[in-house]
Amino acid sequence: MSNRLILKKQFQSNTFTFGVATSSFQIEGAVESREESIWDRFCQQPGKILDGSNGNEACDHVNRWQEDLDIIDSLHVDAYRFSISWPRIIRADGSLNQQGLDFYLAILGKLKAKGIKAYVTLYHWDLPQYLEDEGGWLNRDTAYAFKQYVEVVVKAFGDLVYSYATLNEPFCSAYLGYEVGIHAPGKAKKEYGKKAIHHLLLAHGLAMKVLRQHAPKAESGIVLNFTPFYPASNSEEDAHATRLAHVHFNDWYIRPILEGEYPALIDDIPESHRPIIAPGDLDIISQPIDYLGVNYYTRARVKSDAPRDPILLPAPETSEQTAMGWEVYPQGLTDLLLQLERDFRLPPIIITENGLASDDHLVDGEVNDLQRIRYLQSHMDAVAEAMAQGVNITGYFVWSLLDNFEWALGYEKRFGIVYVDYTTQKRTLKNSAIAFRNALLSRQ
Ligand code: IFM
Repeated sequence: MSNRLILKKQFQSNTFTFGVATSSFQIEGAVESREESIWDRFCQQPGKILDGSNGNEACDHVNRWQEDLDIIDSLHVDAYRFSISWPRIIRADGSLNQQGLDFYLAILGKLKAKGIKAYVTLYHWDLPQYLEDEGGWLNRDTAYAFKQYVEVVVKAFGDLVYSYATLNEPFCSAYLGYEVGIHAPGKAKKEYGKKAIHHLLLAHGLAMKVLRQHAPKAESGIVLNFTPFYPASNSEEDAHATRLAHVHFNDWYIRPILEGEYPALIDDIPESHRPIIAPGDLDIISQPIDYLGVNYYTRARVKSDAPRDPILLPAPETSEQTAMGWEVYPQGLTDLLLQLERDFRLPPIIITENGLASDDHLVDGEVNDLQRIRYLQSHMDAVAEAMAQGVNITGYFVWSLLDNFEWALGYEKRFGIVYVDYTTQKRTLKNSAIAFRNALLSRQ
C-alpha cells in the first residue's frame, strides 16, 4: 500500500492554496483565561460527552502555540485556518480581554513572519455562555453582539489576516445545538432549529458588512458543511425524501446567502417553526461573498418514512468506513461540487475541511495512518475531477492539524495528521502529515 500522496496537475499552480485547519475550543485549553463558553457548560452535564471529557486542557495550544506553528511551517502548507474564541475576546461586562486579543495577535505575527497565510474563522461554535443565558442564537440580539465582537477583532488584526470566515458550519450550531440538542447548548425542540439559523445567518451578513468596511483587502466568506444525499432505492418515495433531505440540510443554509431567499418549503413548515424575518434581513444575509468554504466528510443515503421526516441510513455494511462510522465516499465530493455549480452562480470554492478520524496508534515513534493517506488522496482526486469539469476551486484544507476534542465524542476520535499524546502533550507527525508535506514539496 502506498504511503505517498500525489497531487494532480490541477493542484500544481501556485495560486492553489493548501492548508491545515483547527478550531479554538478543540485545541486551546486555558479556559481560566477566558469567559465560559456554551461548550464548557455542556461538557459539565453528565452523559453529554462520550468519554466524559471537556476542553479544559485540550491540546494545550495556548501554551504550545509556538511549537504548533513550527509544525505547520514544517509541513510547507500555504495557509493555516484557525478560529477565534469569542469568550477569549469579549468579557461578560462587554469589556475587551486584551490578553486574549494579544494571544491571537502573536499567532498572526508569527504566521506572517513565516509567510503562512492566516485564514481566520470568527465563530466555530464556542458562544460565550453569558449570551446563551440571554437566549443564545434564539435571540436576535446575539447577531448584533457578534457584529460588535467582529468589529473589535477585525480592527485589531489589521492586515495580518488573509481571509476571514464569518461562521463555521452554522448547520451544526443551529440544528445540532438547538433542534436535536446533541451539541451545546443542548436545546432540543423542532421549532428552534430554523429560528436559530436565521439569527446565525443574520450574524454572518452583519459581520460581512464589518469586514468590508474594516478589512477590505481580506477575502471574506462563510464555511458551510454539506452532505450529498442519494436515494436508498429507485422508488419515487425515496427520491422525494432525498430531495427533502437536501432542502433541509443543505439548501436551507446556502440559498439565503447566494440567492437572498429561503427554500420554498419555508411556506409549508408549521408557522411556529418559522423564524421572524425582519424587512431587509435577507438583503443583509445575501451580500456578495468572496468565496464559499465547503466542508465535506461523507454522503448519506435516504429512505422515505412518509409522513415522517426522511430517514438517513447508516453507512452500507460493505462500505469502507472511518472511525466515525462514516462511509468513505469521495465521489460524493465531486457530485456535491458539480451540483452546487449547477444550482448557483458560485463564488470561488475553497474546501475548508476534509479528513477522517481513524484508530491511530503510536508504535515505535511512528503512526502509520494509511487509511488517512488513502482518504486524502481519493478526496483530493475528487476535487481535481470537479475542477476538470469546470468548478472554480482555489484551496484545500485538511481537517485537522492535530488530534483534538471531537465535540460530543471527546478525545477518542483522532482527526489529526499530527498525533497528540494527551498525557504528555507530545506531538508526533503521522505518516499522513509526512506524505502531505512531501506532496507539497513536490510542487514546482
Ligand atoms: O471536528 C469537526 C469540526 O469542528 C467541524 N467540522 C467537522 C469536524 C469533524 O467532525
